[in-house]
Amino acid sequence: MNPTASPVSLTRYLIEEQREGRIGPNLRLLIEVVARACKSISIQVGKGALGGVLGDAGSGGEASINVQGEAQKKLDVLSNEILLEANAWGGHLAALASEEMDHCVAIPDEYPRGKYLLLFDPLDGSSNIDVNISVGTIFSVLRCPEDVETVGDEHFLQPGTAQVAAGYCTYGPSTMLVLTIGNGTHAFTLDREIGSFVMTTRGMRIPEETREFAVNMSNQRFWEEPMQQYVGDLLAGKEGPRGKDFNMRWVASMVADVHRILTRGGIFSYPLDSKCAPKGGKLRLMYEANPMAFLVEQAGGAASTGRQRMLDVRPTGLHQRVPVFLGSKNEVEAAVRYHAEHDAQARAVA
Ligand code: P6P
Repeated sequence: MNPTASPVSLTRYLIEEQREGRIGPNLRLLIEVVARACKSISIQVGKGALGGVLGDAGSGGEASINVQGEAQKKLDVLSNEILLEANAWGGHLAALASEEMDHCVAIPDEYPRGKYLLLFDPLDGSSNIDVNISVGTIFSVLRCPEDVETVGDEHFLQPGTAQVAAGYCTYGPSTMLVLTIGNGTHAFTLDREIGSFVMTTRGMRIPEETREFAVNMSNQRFWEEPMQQYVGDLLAGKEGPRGKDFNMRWVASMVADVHRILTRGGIFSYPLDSKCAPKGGKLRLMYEANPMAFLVEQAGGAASTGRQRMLDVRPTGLHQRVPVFLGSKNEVEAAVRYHAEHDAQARAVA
């Protein structure tokens, strides 16, 4: 048998990384458990209207509202429960935190406690579910600080550089798991016939240049000046200062937009605007921006708040929001330059 010809499953990839000393058995188990939970979520998402799981959560006509102040979808709640149940008994985790829960949840006392912290957005982009557009699960793994008796939210507040693993599962035409443990970013496609994630791209690479940007243009009038200028120059095309025409895509499902960018390049941005600025931004640092930033940097891209490398942000809250620019390295650097030049001029006239 030719070992190089046989498909590399997620399990085989993780065992090979463990053999090379890049991960231990508990982190390998954690990732396999999350992947298995994502398979269950994929099945539920795939049922669509036939599964009785579309629409808003809540009862008696009252929508269920999460800590973000957003109406929960039934699949948000179901996906969250699937991830909680899957990770409870394995002995690999100390606690979990989710977009759908106000505070972190410790592993139940009846189970052994591990040394990792898992954060996730169980079903990002869930507002797209009812219109059958791709959604996804995003996850991030940190080490639990040593000698912690009772894990609290504060123990999760580590910069993105502290992540030991990150990934997402995108529930689209195919279900794909994209993962990094700090040794490149790799894509696995779910083979539904055998129920296994199979590596389909080893070492995703984001082109450094791009002609494609992703932003919700309806917020343009609310953006800060440097963002207005940056996007204005993109729209000016080859007659403008950028000297080339750009295309635009906006799925309004971060996992789908980021997957496209990891696959063919581009820049994704959800900048500050006057509506979300009081909250610090729209997207969440700990379980959206940081895991995506880790994946993107490991694929040769860049990720920034517009003024700081994303992975260097020192968190102040579990559900903290940040402005996000990520994707093709040279394009992210261009967007950051617009902010730096604007801020320098503002300081000069202050
Ligand atoms: P808007 C989905 O709700 C989400 O958190 C991200 O997945 C997505 O990129 C963004 O919000 C979409 O926001 O304002 O365009 O609906």
